[in-house]
Amino acid sequence: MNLPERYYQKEIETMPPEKIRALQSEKLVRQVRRVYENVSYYRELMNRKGVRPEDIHGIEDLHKLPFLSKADLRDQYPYGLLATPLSECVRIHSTSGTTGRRVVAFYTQYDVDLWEDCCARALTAAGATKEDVCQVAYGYGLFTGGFGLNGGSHKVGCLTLPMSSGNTERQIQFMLDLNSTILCCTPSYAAYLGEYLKENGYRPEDNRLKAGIFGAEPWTEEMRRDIEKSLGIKAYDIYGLTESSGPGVAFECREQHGMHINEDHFLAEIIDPETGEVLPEGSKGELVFTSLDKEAFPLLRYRTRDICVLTREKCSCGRTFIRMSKPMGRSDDMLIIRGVNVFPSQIETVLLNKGYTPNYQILIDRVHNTDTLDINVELTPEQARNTPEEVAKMEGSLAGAIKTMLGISPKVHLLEPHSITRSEGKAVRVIDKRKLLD
Ligand code: DLL
Repeated sequence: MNLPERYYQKEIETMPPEKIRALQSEKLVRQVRRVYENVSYYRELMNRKGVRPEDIHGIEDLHKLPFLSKADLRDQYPYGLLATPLSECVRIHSTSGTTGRRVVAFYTQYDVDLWEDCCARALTAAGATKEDVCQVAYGYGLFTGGFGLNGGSHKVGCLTLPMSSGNTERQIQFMLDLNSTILCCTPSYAAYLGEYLKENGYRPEDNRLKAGIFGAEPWTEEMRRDIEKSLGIKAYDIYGLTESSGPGVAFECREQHGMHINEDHFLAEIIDPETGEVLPEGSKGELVFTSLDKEAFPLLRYRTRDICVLTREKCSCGRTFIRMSKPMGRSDDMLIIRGVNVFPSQIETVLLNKGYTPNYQILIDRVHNTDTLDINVELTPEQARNTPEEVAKMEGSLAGAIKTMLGISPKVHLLEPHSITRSEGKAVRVIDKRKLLD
């Protein structure tokens, strides 16, 4: 039997859609005016497009505003997009940025407060209450995961365990000794914790966890089932990005069919990534966000590069916020191998469906002007007991299944358990040596 749904801010989370749209319109008009007045870079962008704050009367005028991209953010590093005096800011976070300049985001106390509310909504949707012990195993520091969920957990009133990521042995000891009931970390780290428990002789029922809040990287439905089984929990997705505060832009409810976007704070659009044209609801395209309330680092029409679908279909949890699908990879993450578009999630789906571990690595190279695709996959300890001949057969059969999914043939290498380094934060699954050569 389903218990009655709990909300963190019921009135807002279940607001009729027309009321949400009216609220968004009111906030958008105010935000555009503020940004135009306070940020010279935005003023120039808008002037160049021939749009002035007076032209924005509500969300129906959103399309008139210019887009903002990561390149703009990098360009304006560090203070160029600040919309409040620095003395009003109380926090900085930053992207992990492996290439180019990092993006630095600023927060006023009001911004931190709203961000933590968003995370508290996500935790509550996953069943968290003040009776829970919430183990936050996202990294604390410039990365937003740790501090974001920590703040949300406080707001809900959970007993918060600020573990940060890594130190797996201590992580497990605290989880078991202090009876953690909610786990927050990346899905790849959750999978590792499940594997670690199993290998150390624990059964899923030996821990008290009931739910996990996992995000910050793409993960498939197959990976969700794997984690749910190994930890004995219900696994909820959470989405966000540093530029928009951090985790909590969108979160899953018990229905687990899309993440509700916190629409009172974030206005979402889907566009064609090639042309920039706004697409109708239900179309697959690039997610674009406008932050309606943020003071220090507001973003108007920010192109996330994440590809997904939005739906307003009614959700039985009672929340009226629009839902986004799991991001189907980023437009800049899509691999083009021998001319074929490949998303790493397609490979993950085949692996997990065929009973392999989520421990894999995709290696792409170019030899004699032809792309090569090698996939390293770890065997489970049981699979590793097979003879070398049997393993060779398994490699052939897995390569065949991946070829059916992608249309191109990979070379599959099945490896001994524990040959691939485990991730404690975001997993690095793709090594594209072609890029390193460019
Ligand atoms: O990853 C914020 C976050 C922390 C989200 C903890 C959820 C939990 P960034 O490091 O700036 O911020 O990375 C943002 O990560 O544009 C997506 O491509 C990806 N991403 C985030 N959440 C998800 C998710 C944090 N649930 C980038 N599914 C985003 C798939 C995700 N991809």
